[in-house]
Amino acid sequence: MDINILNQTAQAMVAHNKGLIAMDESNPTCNKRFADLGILQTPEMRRRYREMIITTPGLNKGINAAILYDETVRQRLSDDTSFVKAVEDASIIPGIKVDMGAKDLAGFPNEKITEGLDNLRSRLTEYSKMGIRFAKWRAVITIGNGIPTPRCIVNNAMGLAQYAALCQEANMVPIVEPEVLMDGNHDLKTCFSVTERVLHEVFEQLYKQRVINEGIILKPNMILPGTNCPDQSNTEEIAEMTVKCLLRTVPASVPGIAFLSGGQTSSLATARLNAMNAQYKSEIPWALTFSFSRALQYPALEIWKGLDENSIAAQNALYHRVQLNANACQGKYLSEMEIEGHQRQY
Ligand code: 5MM
Repeated sequence: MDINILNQTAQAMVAHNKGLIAMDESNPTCNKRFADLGILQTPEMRRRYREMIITTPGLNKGINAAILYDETVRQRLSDDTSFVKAVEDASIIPGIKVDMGAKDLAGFPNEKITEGLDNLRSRLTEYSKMGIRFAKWRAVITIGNGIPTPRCIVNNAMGLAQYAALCQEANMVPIVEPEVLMDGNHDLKTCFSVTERVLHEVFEQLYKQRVINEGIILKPNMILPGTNCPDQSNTEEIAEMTVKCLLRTVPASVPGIAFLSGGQTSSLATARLNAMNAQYKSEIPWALTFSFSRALQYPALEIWKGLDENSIAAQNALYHRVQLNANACQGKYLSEMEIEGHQRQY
């Protein structure tokens, strides 16, 4: 393990008020998103979609790093360039999702445990040889009647810590992603208290597993009311509670926090990130940025619809979304910019 390499990579992933694009949907998730839009669900369509994303002109103006999926890193662009090289050629750092998904936690109904530690060391070695410089592992915590249980939180935190230690051994930065889901009717305070417990446990387990904070990126949920909560809270409340929770739980030695979007609309995810940076930038020790999948990709996917003739319009929409979020990293996003983007061609 070389802490300088890890720290340099982590810093570069969140530098210059830019963020990450998560394009690491597993085949079932990607297929579900394609099916919703009537797009054929084949390896070739997934390849063409990811090619459209990564060849977006100027993507690196707002994106430092891209999280890829195992199928993608074994595919090639139409001109035969490998995806990893295409990402590097775009001046973007390539990374990969290495978890094998959230599965039922035996003995704990409605709770999940993320799998993927078996053979992880050898998989990381292979990915590292491909030029991949960071990895991602997502743990899923559900809020409901009597859940999350302490055992679910501890088991998932231990999994994240063991994964992170293996990544650092291979000089790959681990993105540590404990996601408290938005699903449910819980209120903002409940999301706050559950996320606080989860993040405390995650950093406790990272410490016990001898993971170096300077060489990780945290990818958390924002503090949000459940989707079915009658009080949906305003942007300022969400920003305040999210920053408060992170200040309580995340060590200052962590270089960056890159949020997941978790099912928020694109514009809400951007507005909330913006509010945090506009209000609290001088109080926070880490870069606060984005690692969105749906909130970056959806507008482009809806335009693309699986048709090559829509690729340029889809790339314009993606580029615009990226620029809005880069503005949000500086607290300079304005809702009027959403409209301007529909009229502007890049
Ligand atoms: C929470 O999902 C991550 C962030 O995406 P959103 O911004 O849409 O919430 C994302 O990286 C996620 O891990 C993948 O998109 C989906 O992975 P799976 O393994 O569920 O297909």
